[in-house]
Amino acid sequence: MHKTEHILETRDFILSKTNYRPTVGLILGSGLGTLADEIENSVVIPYSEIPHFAKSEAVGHANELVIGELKGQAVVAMKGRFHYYEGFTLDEVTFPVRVMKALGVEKLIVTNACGAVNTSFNPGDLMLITDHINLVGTNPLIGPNNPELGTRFPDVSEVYNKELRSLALNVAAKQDLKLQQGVYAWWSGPSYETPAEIRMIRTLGADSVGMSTVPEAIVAVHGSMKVLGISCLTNMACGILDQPLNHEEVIEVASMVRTKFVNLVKGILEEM
Ligand code: 6GU
Repeated sequence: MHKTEHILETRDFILSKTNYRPTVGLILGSGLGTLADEIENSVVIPYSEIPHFAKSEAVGHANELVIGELKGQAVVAMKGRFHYYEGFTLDEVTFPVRVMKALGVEKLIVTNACGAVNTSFNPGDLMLITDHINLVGTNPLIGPNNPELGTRFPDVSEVYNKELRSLALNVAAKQDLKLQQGVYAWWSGPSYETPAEIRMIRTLGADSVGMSTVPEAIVAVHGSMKVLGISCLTNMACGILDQPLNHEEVIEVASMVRTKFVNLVKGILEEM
């Protein structure tokens, strides 16, 4: 359970570093962090300096909070996130979402790099998350509920806000961008799925699979935030093509679709 006192301490620390009062939050997935470099008048705070943030030694992620202005919006962006597979508790994974809410963030854009389960998708496609399936067998809200943060049994019939989705689709259409839509399944990792597991996941109704996003989205909804989820499909999931998966390919494709992704999110911010 997140303690109100910790959240407020962290909020006050961040507020002491900037005059911006962000209303939009961004969680930037693997290979997608460059969007944070476009934030103007930015203050950059390494996670290691932020009170109550988890201590991370992971390489390959920037691990910093960036606050400033992007397309007319005051934003707070996580460049790099905490993953469950790294050994963080779900409290640690989702604490930054509580802090964003306390900062005044009402709309959260969560992004990730993930695998395509729907065989009609292609590597390099972007996918609007319409819903999710939690396959991990745990939930970030397990434990005593802090009623100051949200209700015990939150409704999750619309985790990914309909109006924000419709706005994203309109922006994509204007940009002549093919934006896929589908269900994201959360897999703990760090091993990818087997071909049999991918067949199972497809049968269950998912279009993509990845190792993040769902815990943050659940906590955001618990805190009555509006969530928009965008996935970058970096590769076909296991067993679809006759080739093994590797993390380098995931990072490489994510960086190839970077421009598309950055333009889409900037367009969305402009219209918000
Ligand atoms: Cl195929 N699976 C998972 N769980 N995460 C991924 C992925 C696949 N591709 C990129 N990230």
